[in-house]
Amino acid sequence: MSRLVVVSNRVAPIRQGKATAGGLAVGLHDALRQSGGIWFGWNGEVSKRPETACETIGNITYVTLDLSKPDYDQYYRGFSNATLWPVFHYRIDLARYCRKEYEGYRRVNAMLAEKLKPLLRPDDILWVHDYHLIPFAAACRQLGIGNRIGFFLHIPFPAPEVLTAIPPHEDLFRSFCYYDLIGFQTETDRLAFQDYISREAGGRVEADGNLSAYGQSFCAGVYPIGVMPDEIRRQAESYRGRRPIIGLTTEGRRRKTLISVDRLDYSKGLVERFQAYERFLEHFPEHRHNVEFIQIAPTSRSDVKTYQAIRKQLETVAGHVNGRLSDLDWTPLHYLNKSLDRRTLIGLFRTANVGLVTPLRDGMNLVAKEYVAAQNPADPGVLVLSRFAGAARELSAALIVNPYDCLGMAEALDRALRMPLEERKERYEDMMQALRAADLNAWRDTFLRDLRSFGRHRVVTARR
Ligand code: ADQ
Repeated sequence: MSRLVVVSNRVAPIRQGKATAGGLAVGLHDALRQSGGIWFGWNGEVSKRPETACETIGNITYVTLDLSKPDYDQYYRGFSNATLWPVFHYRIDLARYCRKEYEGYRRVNAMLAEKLKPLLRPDDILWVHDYHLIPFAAACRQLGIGNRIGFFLHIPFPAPEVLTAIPPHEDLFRSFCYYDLIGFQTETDRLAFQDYISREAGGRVEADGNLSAYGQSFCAGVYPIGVMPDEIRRQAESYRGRRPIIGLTTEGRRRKTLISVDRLDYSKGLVERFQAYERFLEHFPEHRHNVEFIQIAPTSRSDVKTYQAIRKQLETVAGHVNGRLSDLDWTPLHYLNKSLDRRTLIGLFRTANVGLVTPLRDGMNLVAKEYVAAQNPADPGVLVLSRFAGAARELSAALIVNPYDCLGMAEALDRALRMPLEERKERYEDMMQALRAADLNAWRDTFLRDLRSFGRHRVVTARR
């Protein structure tokens, strides 16, 4: 079997016995272990004199490099996270465009391709991950690298009307076409991509799914990312760590708990969620004192302005809800601006009566899947899920909500907390079936199978 080379913005080596890594990292490691290979990307460090480091563990070689300050500012903080991320999440209002940053984005992609080139064997296959690296294949082709290259987009692909808000959208899109296979989380994303091909790029979408544009032919497919549901269930069953005292009355009676776990990001709909929770307590006062909401949201991308703003806004809303509604023996909202390890999260999911996952837009959202998998089959909790999370396609047995509908979300919370056991079990079984049918291994294996079976290697020269 040909070697696999994974390229991602961040690289996280996993050492023996380290069980704290997220599912995705473990899934990619398993693929690398099966065929041997390289994991290549940024190590998360910024330095004056960027260096490349190499570490081999078993049959996997981790090749990581640090970035210079201008590269970090333009490629990562700038074009990736201040332009692409908001636009791909339909937040043109929060996006900023700077030509210099786009040039930096292209430059770093070209630099990464150059660093990788000498490490490649002719039959290696490359799997590139996410929006930071859209021009990576084009940069490889320019260097004469003809290996098969696949790309998976973890975030949504926006409708052409939205994508075209990015001034160099055509140049950006052209660079997609040098991949052999492009994977999306949902059919909606794939259709939006095809829409751009036919309406903006003057390309062709064949009946068999083959695509062509800008003189290149390639394929696109839907590969919804999953979790390992039975593994999570076992972890949840065997969790013996810290138990939250949140949800307990002073006499030790258990209150019902709602849980949300996100990175602190404006796409996750945290402010709207807090407001809906406040509305819920106003509209259904019988739940007051009987329910507590735990929101875990560690800061992310804190040097991007829009992230500083959302953090402030969230603190204000959380303070407002608690200031208005708390009592001497009851705090309705627990907002933890910190991260918890994976095991503790899974343990928390198990004990929470409701999982509240209400992003305004999300590629998939693995928290929704992890919450369901961690439930006790004999007494499962209820998932309240935004229609704008990719996960809503598969988890249609959740209570599906529109996060812009404050009262609708409040009503869904009331319904979730009152839901009879039989209905909860039915919905849970339905969702577990969906999780097992499309787990993490299936995601990885079908993508790699399709990439391996894709046509021939090619040597082309990418135009800028
Ligand atoms: P993220 O936006 O980071 O990922 P998500 O899928 O919700 O979002 O989480 C990925 C992983 O991080 C999960 O395993 C989750 O448990 C963990 N995680 C999230 N918040 C955490 C917290 N507060 N503390 C500790 N762990 C936390 C992007 C896309 C998603 C897509 C994933 C995978 O934005 O839509 O589902 O990639 O493709």
